[in-house]
Amino acid sequence: MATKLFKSVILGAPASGKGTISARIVNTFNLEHISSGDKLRQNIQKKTEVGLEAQKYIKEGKLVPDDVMIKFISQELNSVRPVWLLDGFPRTVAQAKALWEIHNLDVALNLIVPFPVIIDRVKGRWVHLPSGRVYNEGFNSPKVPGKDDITGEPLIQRDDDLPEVVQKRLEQYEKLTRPVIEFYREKGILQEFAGNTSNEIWPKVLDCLTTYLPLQITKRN
Ligand code: G5P
Ligand code: MG
Repeated sequence: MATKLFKSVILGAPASGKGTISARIVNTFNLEHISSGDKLRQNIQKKTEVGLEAQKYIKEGKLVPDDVMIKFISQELNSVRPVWLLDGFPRTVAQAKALWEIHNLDVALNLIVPFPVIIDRVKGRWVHLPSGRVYNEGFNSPKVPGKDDITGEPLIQRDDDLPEVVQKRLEQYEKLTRPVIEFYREKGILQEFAGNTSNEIWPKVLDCLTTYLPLQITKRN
Protein backbone atom coordinates (compact mmCIF):
# COMPACT_ATOMS: atom_id res chain seq x y z
CA MET A 1 0.00 0.00 0.00
CA ALA A 2 1.37 3.40 -0.94
CA THR A 3 2.14 5.70 1.99
CA LYS A 4 3.08 8.82 0.07
CA LEU A 5 1.15 11.08 -2.25
CA PHE A 6 2.19 11.20 -5.89
CA LYS A 7 0.35 13.40 -8.35
CA SER A 8 1.33 13.71 -11.98
CA VAL A 9 0.02 14.67 -15.41
CA ILE A 10 0.95 13.45 -18.88
CA LEU A 11 0.72 15.88 -21.79
CA GLY A 12 1.13 15.42 -25.53
CA ALA A 13 -0.66 15.98 -28.81
CA PRO A 14 -3.57 13.72 -29.86
CA ALA A 15 -2.27 10.18 -30.48
CA SER A 16 1.22 11.04 -29.22
CA GLY A 17 1.07 7.89 -27.07
CA LYS A 18 -0.22 9.25 -23.75
CA GLY A 19 -2.47 6.20 -23.25
CA THR A 20 0.25 3.77 -24.34
CA ILE A 21 2.94 5.26 -22.07
CA SER A 22 0.44 5.73 -19.20
CA ALA A 23 -0.40 2.02 -19.28
CA ARG A 24 3.30 1.18 -18.90
CA ILE A 25 3.72 3.73 -16.07
CA VAL A 26 0.74 2.57 -14.02
CA ASN A 27 1.69 -1.10 -14.47
CA THR A 28 5.23 -0.40 -13.31
CA PHE A 29 4.52 1.95 -10.41
CA ASN A 30 1.01 0.98 -9.32
CA LEU A 31 -0.47 4.42 -9.87
CA GLU A 32 -4.10 5.24 -10.58
CA HIS A 33 -4.60 6.18 -14.26
CA ILE A 34 -7.28 8.72 -15.03
CA SER A 35 -7.71 9.41 -18.74
CA SER A 36 -10.16 12.26 -19.33
CA GLY A 37 -10.87 10.99 -22.86
CA ASP A 38 -11.52 7.39 -21.72
CA LYS A 39 -13.82 8.61 -18.93
CA LEU A 40 -15.75 10.84 -21.35
CA ARG A 41 -16.14 8.02 -23.91
CA GLN A 42 -17.45 5.70 -21.17
CA ASN A 43 -19.97 8.42 -20.18
CA ILE A 44 -21.03 8.86 -23.80
CA GLN A 45 -21.68 5.14 -24.05
CA LYS A 46 -23.76 5.22 -20.84
CA LYS A 47 -25.58 8.36 -22.06
CA THR A 48 -24.95 10.25 -18.82
CA GLU A 49 -25.54 14.01 -18.63
CA VAL A 50 -21.83 14.80 -18.94
CA GLY A 51 -21.48 12.23 -21.73
CA LEU A 52 -24.28 13.76 -23.80
CA GLU A 53 -22.82 17.25 -23.30
CA ALA A 54 -19.27 16.14 -24.21
CA GLN A 55 -20.30 14.18 -27.30
CA LYS A 56 -21.24 17.36 -29.19
CA TYR A 57 -17.69 18.69 -28.87
CA ILE A 58 -15.72 15.46 -29.20
CA LYS A 59 -17.21 14.44 -32.54
CA GLU A 60 -16.14 17.81 -33.99
CA GLY A 61 -12.64 17.61 -32.54
CA LYS A 62 -13.29 20.53 -30.19
CA LEU A 63 -12.50 20.70 -26.50
CA VAL A 64 -15.26 20.20 -23.95
CA PRO A 65 -15.83 23.48 -22.01
CA ASP A 66 -13.50 24.12 -19.07
CA ASP A 67 -16.24 24.38 -16.42
CA VAL A 68 -17.64 20.95 -17.39
CA MET A 69 -14.18 19.33 -17.43
CA ILE A 70 -12.92 20.87 -14.19
CA LYS A 71 -15.98 19.66 -12.27
CA PHE A 72 -15.88 16.22 -13.92
CA ILE A 73 -12.18 15.57 -13.28
CA SER A 74 -12.29 16.95 -9.71
CA GLN A 75 -14.96 14.36 -8.92
CA GLU A 76 -12.94 11.57 -10.55
CA LEU A 77 -9.83 12.54 -8.55
CA ASN A 78 -11.79 12.40 -5.31
CA SER A 79 -12.68 8.78 -5.96
CA VAL A 80 -9.14 7.36 -6.30
CA ARG A 81 -6.04 6.87 -4.13
CA PRO A 82 -3.89 10.05 -4.04
CA VAL A 83 -1.19 8.43 -6.20
CA TRP A 84 -2.27 9.20 -9.72
CA LEU A 85 -1.35 9.94 -13.30
CA LEU A 86 -3.79 12.23 -15.06
CA ASP A 87 -3.87 11.75 -18.84
CA GLY A 88 -5.57 14.31 -21.14
CA PHE A 89 -6.22 16.87 -18.41
CA PRO A 90 -5.36 19.75 -18.25
CA ARG A 91 -5.92 20.77 -21.89
CA THR A 92 -6.10 24.56 -21.35
CA VAL A 93 -4.32 27.02 -19.09
CA ALA A 94 -7.62 27.59 -17.22
CA GLN A 95 -7.76 23.85 -16.44
CA ALA A 96 -4.07 23.84 -15.43
CA LYS A 97 -4.64 26.74 -13.03
CA ALA A 98 -7.72 25.09 -11.50
CA LEU A 99 -5.80 21.83 -10.93
CA TRP A 100 -2.77 23.69 -9.51
CA GLU A 101 -4.95 25.40 -6.91
CA ILE A 102 -6.27 22.12 -5.54
CA HIS A 103 -3.40 19.63 -5.96
CA ASN A 104 0.37 19.77 -5.42
CA LEU A 105 1.72 18.16 -8.58
CA ASP A 106 5.04 16.32 -8.50
CA VAL A 107 5.73 16.22 -12.22
CA ALA A 108 4.27 17.04 -15.64
CA LEU A 109 5.47 14.64 -18.36
CA ASN A 110 5.31 15.93 -21.94
CA LEU A 111 5.56 13.59 -24.95
CA ILE A 112 6.89 15.13 -28.17
CA VAL A 113 6.07 13.17 -31.34
CA PRO A 114 6.12 14.68 -34.87
CA PHE A 115 2.67 15.41 -36.35
CA PRO A 116 3.21 13.30 -39.54
CA VAL A 117 3.88 10.25 -37.32
CA ILE A 118 0.67 10.97 -35.39
CA ILE A 119 -1.49 11.35 -38.49
CA ASP A 120 -0.22 8.03 -39.78
CA ARG A 121 -0.88 6.28 -36.45
CA VAL A 122 -4.50 7.16 -35.83
CA LYS A 123 -5.59 5.37 -38.99
CA GLY A 124 -4.79 2.02 -37.38
CA ARG A 125 -6.05 2.69 -33.85
CA TRP A 126 -8.53 0.29 -32.24
CA VAL A 127 -9.89 0.80 -28.72
CA HIS A 128 -11.54 -1.36 -26.05
CA LEU A 129 -14.02 1.17 -24.68
CA PRO A 130 -14.68 -0.19 -21.15
CA SER A 131 -10.98 -0.41 -20.20
CA GLY A 132 -9.41 2.18 -22.52
CA ARG A 133 -6.94 -0.46 -23.79
CA VAL A 134 -5.58 0.68 -27.10
CA TYR A 135 -4.16 -1.25 -30.07
CA ASN A 136 -2.58 -0.36 -33.39
CA GLU A 137 -2.25 -2.51 -36.47
CA GLY A 138 1.41 -3.45 -36.82
CA PHE A 139 2.56 -1.88 -33.52
CA ASN A 140 0.55 -3.68 -30.85
CA SER A 141 -2.04 -5.57 -32.89
CA PRO A 142 -4.74 -7.43 -30.94
CA LYS A 143 -4.13 -11.20 -30.83
CA VAL A 144 -7.48 -11.71 -32.60
CA PRO A 145 -8.36 -8.92 -35.06
CA GLY A 146 -11.17 -6.72 -33.74
CA LYS A 147 -11.17 -8.31 -30.23
CA ASP A 148 -9.73 -7.15 -26.89
CA ASP A 149 -6.87 -9.41 -25.71
CA ILE A 150 -8.11 -9.65 -22.11
CA THR A 151 -11.91 -9.83 -22.40
CA GLY A 152 -12.43 -10.90 -26.03
CA GLU A 153 -14.96 -8.07 -26.34
CA PRO A 154 -15.20 -6.08 -29.59
CA LEU A 155 -12.81 -3.21 -30.35
CA ILE A 156 -14.04 0.01 -31.93
CA GLN A 157 -12.54 2.82 -33.98
CA ARG A 158 -13.09 6.28 -32.47
CA ASP A 159 -15.40 8.71 -34.30
CA ASP A 160 -12.85 11.46 -33.69
CA ASP A 161 -10.10 9.48 -35.48
CA LEU A 162 -11.55 10.40 -38.89
CA PRO A 163 -8.85 12.37 -40.77
CA GLU A 164 -10.77 15.69 -40.83
CA VAL A 165 -11.49 15.47 -37.08
CA VAL A 166 -7.86 14.59 -36.31
CA GLN A 167 -6.81 17.72 -38.19
CA LYS A 168 -9.16 19.82 -36.04
CA ARG A 169 -7.85 18.18 -32.85
CA LEU A 170 -4.28 19.02 -33.83
CA GLU A 171 -5.28 22.66 -34.46
CA GLN A 172 -7.01 22.85 -31.07
CA TYR A 173 -3.91 21.34 -29.49
CA GLU A 174 -1.65 24.01 -31.02
CA LYS A 175 -3.91 26.86 -30.00
CA LEU A 176 -5.19 25.83 -26.57
CA THR A 177 -3.03 23.05 -25.16
CA ARG A 178 0.52 24.02 -26.12
CA PRO A 179 0.46 26.95 -23.61
CA VAL A 180 -0.10 24.39 -20.83
CA ILE A 181 3.46 23.12 -21.45
CA GLU A 182 4.81 26.60 -20.74
CA PHE A 183 2.63 26.82 -17.61
CA TYR A 184 4.38 23.75 -16.15
CA ARG A 185 7.81 24.84 -17.39
CA GLU A 186 7.40 28.06 -15.39
CA LYS A 187 6.32 26.07 -12.34
CA GLY A 188 9.56 24.06 -12.65
CA ILE A 189 7.98 20.59 -12.84
CA LEU A 190 8.13 19.89 -16.60
CA GLN A 191 9.95 16.82 -17.99
CA GLU A 192 9.97 16.34 -21.78
CA PHE A 193 10.51 13.21 -23.89
CA ALA A 194 10.88 13.24 -27.66
CA GLY A 195 10.80 10.34 -30.10
CA ASN A 196 9.07 8.76 -33.08
CA THR A 197 7.92 5.65 -31.22
CA SER A 198 6.62 4.80 -27.76
CA ASN A 199 9.36 2.18 -27.41
CA GLU A 200 11.94 4.92 -27.89
CA ILE A 201 10.21 7.24 -25.39
CA TRP A 202 9.36 4.71 -22.66
CA PRO A 203 12.90 3.99 -21.27
CA LYS A 204 13.47 7.75 -20.86
CA VAL A 205 10.17 8.13 -18.98
CA LEU A 206 11.01 5.13 -16.81
CA ASP A 207 14.44 6.55 -15.89
CA CYS A 208 12.89 9.88 -15.03
CA LEU A 209 10.06 8.50 -12.89
CA THR A 210 12.41 6.24 -10.98
CA THR A 211 14.04 9.38 -9.59
CA TYR A 212 10.66 10.72 -8.38
CA LEU A 213 8.88 7.64 -7.12
CA PRO A 214 10.19 6.43 -3.78
CA LEU A 215 10.14 2.82 -2.71
CA GLN A 216 7.05 3.46 -0.55
CA ILE A 217 5.02 3.23 -3.74
CA THR A 218 4.61 -0.48 -4.22
CA LYS A 219 5.87 -1.76 -7.53
CA ARG A 220 3.81 -4.42 -9.22
CA ASN A 221 5.66 -7.62 -10.08
P1 G5P B 1 -8.41 12.06 -25.57
O1 G5P B 1 -9.00 10.72 -25.55
O2 G5P B 1 -7.59 12.52 -24.44
P2 G5P B 1 -6.21 12.81 -27.31
O3 G5P B 1 -6.52 13.43 -28.59
O4 G5P B 1 -5.52 13.67 -26.34
O5 G5P B 1 -7.61 12.17 -26.94
P3 G5P B 1 -5.50 10.24 -27.80
O6 G5P B 1 -6.08 10.34 -29.17
O7 G5P B 1 -6.22 9.43 -26.77
O8 G5P B 1 -5.25 11.65 -27.28
P4 G5P B 1 -2.94 9.22 -26.94
O9 G5P B 1 -3.57 8.67 -25.70
O10 G5P B 1 -1.93 10.30 -26.79
O11 G5P B 1 -4.03 9.69 -28.00
O12 G5P B 1 -2.26 8.08 -27.79
P5 G5P B 1 -2.45 6.47 -27.73
O13 G5P B 1 -3.89 6.12 -27.79
O14 G5P B 1 -1.60 5.88 -26.67
O15 G5P B 1 -1.74 6.11 -29.12
C1 G5P B 1 -2.36 6.46 -30.33
C2 G5P B 1 -2.32 5.24 -31.27
O16 G5P B 1 -0.96 5.01 -31.65
C3 G5P B 1 -2.80 3.91 -30.62
O17 G5P B 1 -3.43 3.12 -31.62
C4 G5P B 1 -1.48 3.24 -30.17
O18 G5P B 1 -1.61 1.81 -30.12
C5 G5P B 1 -0.56 3.69 -31.28
N1 G5P B 1 0.85 3.81 -30.90
C6 G5P B 1 1.39 4.23 -29.75
N2 G5P B 1 2.72 4.23 -29.83
C7 G5P B 1 3.03 3.79 -31.09
C8 G5P B 1 4.26 3.57 -31.79
O19 G5P B 1 5.35 3.78 -31.27
N3 G5P B 1 4.14 3.15 -33.08
C9 G5P B 1 2.94 2.90 -33.68
N4 G5P B 1 2.93 2.47 -34.96
N5 G5P B 1 1.77 3.09 -33.05
C10 G5P B 1 1.82 3.53 -31.79
O20 G5P B 1 -9.54 13.17 -25.82
C11 G5P B 1 -10.53 12.98 -26.80
C12 G5P B 1 -11.45 14.18 -26.81
O21 G5P B 1 -12.08 14.31 -25.55
C13 G5P B 1 -12.23 15.68 -25.19
C14 G5P B 1 -11.76 16.47 -26.39
O22 G5P B 1 -12.86 16.70 -27.23
C15 G5P B 1 -10.75 15.52 -27.03
O23 G5P B 1 -10.57 15.80 -28.42
N6 G5P B 1 -11.41 15.95 -24.00
C16 G5P B 1 -11.31 17.15 -23.40
N7 G5P B 1 -11.86 18.36 -23.69
C17 G5P B 1 -11.53 19.38 -22.90
N8 G5P B 1 -10.69 19.29 -21.87
C18 G5P B 1 -10.11 18.09 -21.54
N9 G5P B 1 -9.24 17.98 -20.49
C19 G5P B 1 -10.42 16.96 -22.35
N10 G5P B 1 -10.02 15.66 -22.30
C20 G5P B 1 -10.63 15.06 -23.33
MG1 MG C 1 -5.57 8.59 -24.99
